[in-house]
Amino acid sequence: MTLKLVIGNKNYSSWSMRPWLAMRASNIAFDEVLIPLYTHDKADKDRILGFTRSGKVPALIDGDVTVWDSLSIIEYVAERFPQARLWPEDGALRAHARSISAEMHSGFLALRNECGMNLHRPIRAVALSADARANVARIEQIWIECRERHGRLGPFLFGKFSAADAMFAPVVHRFRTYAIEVAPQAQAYMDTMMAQPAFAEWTKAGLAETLLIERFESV
Ligand SMILES: N[C@@H](CCC(=O)N[C@@H](CS)C(=O)NCC(=O)O)C(=O)O
Repeated sequence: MTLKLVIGNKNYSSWSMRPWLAMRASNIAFDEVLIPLYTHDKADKDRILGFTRSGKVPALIDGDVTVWDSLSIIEYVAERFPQARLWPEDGALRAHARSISAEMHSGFLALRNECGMNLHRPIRAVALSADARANVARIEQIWIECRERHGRLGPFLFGKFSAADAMFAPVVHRFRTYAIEVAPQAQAYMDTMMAQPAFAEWTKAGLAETLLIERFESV
């Protein structure tokens, strides 16, 4: 039975983007169920609740198994499809990749709150709080350290595309649309990500969406 990934609007749903990208970039087949978010239509929320009682996307349905929350979905597919090598093979690199992925998943709240993902947002800088600026600096540090340590293995954080890249993908869009300037090494990594075919596919589909969520449009 084909896996089913339940996601929100591609333009806005950064948590949906992460497992979608991890799976698509690894050629793991899945059907996509897109449920518009924050429509104030109870039917949409009920549809999400019909898949996962968390009431949030993303969720993955694999037969009788339901997995919710972006990072656990990625862990599930990494176990289910070991040949996809979603995490680096080397144990030390894998530990590093998991650490920065968990740091992304549980942190950077100021940046996430102040710079929501909105792919079609005209590129424009906003005044960031000190906390958000500290988040930006820490993300740059993470990327640059990865590139310095593993750059000889390829252009992504751990050489070849991995789950860690999927976890940071929405940040690439945030830095782009909020005109956040980064060091050349971090910019080179962002360029690599934007040229990645699955990343580009998600972006194209998100940009083609017409549904607007007002509160995300005013930032
Ligand atoms: N920690 C969760 C966050 C999931 C989440 O907040 N999803 C948002 C969309 S990006 C959502 O479903 N919001 C709908 C709602 O809260 O009604 C994850 O990593 O998947």
